[in-house]
Amino acid sequence: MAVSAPTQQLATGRAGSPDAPDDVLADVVVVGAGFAGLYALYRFRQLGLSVVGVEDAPDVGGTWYWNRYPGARCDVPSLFYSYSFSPELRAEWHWSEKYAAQAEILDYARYAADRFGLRPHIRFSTRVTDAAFDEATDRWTVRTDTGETIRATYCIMATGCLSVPNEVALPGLEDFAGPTYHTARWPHEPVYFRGLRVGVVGTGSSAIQLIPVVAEDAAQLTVFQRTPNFSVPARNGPLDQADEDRFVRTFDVYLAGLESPDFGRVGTAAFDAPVPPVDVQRARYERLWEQGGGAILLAYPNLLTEPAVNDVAAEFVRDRIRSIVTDPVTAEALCPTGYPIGVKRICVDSGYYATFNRPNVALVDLQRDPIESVLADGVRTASGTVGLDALILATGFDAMTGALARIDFRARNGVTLREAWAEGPRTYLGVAMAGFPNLFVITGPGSPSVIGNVIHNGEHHVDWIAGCIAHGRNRGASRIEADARAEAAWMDHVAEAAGRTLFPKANSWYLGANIEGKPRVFMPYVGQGYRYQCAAIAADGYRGFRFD
Ligand code: NA7
Repeated sequence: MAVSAPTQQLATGRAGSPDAPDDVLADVVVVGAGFAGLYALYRFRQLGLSVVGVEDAPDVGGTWYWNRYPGARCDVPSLFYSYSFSPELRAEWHWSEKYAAQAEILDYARYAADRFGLRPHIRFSTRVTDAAFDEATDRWTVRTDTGETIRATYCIMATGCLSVPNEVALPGLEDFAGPTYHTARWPHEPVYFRGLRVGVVGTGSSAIQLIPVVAEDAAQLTVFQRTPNFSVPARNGPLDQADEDRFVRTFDVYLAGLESPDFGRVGTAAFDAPVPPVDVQRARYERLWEQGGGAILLAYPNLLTEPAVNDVAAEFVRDRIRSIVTDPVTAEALCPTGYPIGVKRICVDSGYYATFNRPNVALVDLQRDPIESVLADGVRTASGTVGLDALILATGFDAMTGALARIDFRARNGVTLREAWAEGPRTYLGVAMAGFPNLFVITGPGSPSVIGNVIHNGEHHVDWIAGCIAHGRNRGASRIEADARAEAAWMDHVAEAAGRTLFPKANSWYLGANIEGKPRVFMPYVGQGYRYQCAAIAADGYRGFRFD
């Protein structure tokens, strides 16, 4: 069995549960080999620490390994959805399209893993089942489903915000005779829909990308919609050298801007900004619609705080839907109402609304016509039966906390993470939890994470945690733990920041509202100056952490 080079401290061993000869020893265990986990492995090795990575999938890539449904692509421009830490990597890699498809993003993750020599440090097809902090040795004992025990001083959770599929319990689903697919666990073999009657449950980002592609092949496609989403055209297309050059010229300015005290999805400017006249707003939304992508949400600083601005943007998109979809009943059913635009993650599509003009595509509005039962050969709703040969569940994820809650984490005092988070996740800065020493989360709840660029947010967390660990080691501390009061104050601040915006006004996965029984807590941090605050806390000796 491969054993990572143990540090002197670990090699000498101390009191606590004794190491078995087969135990894997390391300074750092990194759980997850998506973009954040790969960078963590790279960064901690740079610090001179021994690392072990654990990854459930047989390959790197995280969510991009699993989400390979037809049409899967990123909804952030690829030049941005790339690592920032390595200028060499940036110069070597060339994206083919503005919004790269899943296969290309996965290739990029593979390329980065190979380029930085990370694969040998990762145990693939291995899932962490439980992890307990050993108070006597100040180490985590991490167990896996392959029967291994990993003992590491620091445990870094890079398990992703959108990694655990939301497996919905539709009544009668087990009776369906045809194949059932979940967008987040798509088969690796080709799936053919030609000539089939296909049903899609869900109209989130995954469904909105998949529906236009599957509609091309299926004999009949029926979309079962519970809540309509706002979607804007991607206007995807090939990238050329001129695009790259333009991007490179502004990238450093963008990176510097991330550190500013005003940077954030909702800055203080939002609360002082005027409400522009409706015709001025609409003219700007028109330009941004033609330009494509989610930038429409950046049109005004108060778009996510001021209903008078948000309402105009929402009505503008509804008008576009009405102008694209020819059947007025279908158009109206596709129009999102009752919640502001942008507070559920906006979708970015290629031909989604126009797909409903095809003769082989039908929409079932579940608010009027709910699913009663899945049958062997279709779905029965209140108004009748839809015959189906294949069923696609595009029902999303147990977001942000799902992967962490599935691991049996035991804190210093024996409390589990599930118990500690029974009322909703609690973290300090979205990276650490009181009671869970030496455990760090990348893009955890309570940090900007999925609001903004999740790759860059992950890099920032890894760098910050690396600094915190280095600080602890320099002081000879073997235990780093967030203080309960600092955690409580941070959670109050996260809630207060969200409460000043329109974000809590939709049943989104940001709030856990898509999962039955999940506490309704707004999880991402939407205040401003997050990095600035983190830097100030670091400069102040990592205020709010105890180093023992
Ligand atoms: P989403 O955005 O959570 O979408 C899931 C969709 O599935 C959404 O329309 C849900 O309706 C619907 N859903 C969930 N459960 C059910 C049941 N039981 N019955 C009917 N419909 C249901 O997940 P995606 O995978 O599309 O996208 C996730 C993120 O990935 C996205 O935001 C991007 O950041 C990339 P609901 O709205 O909950 O009523």
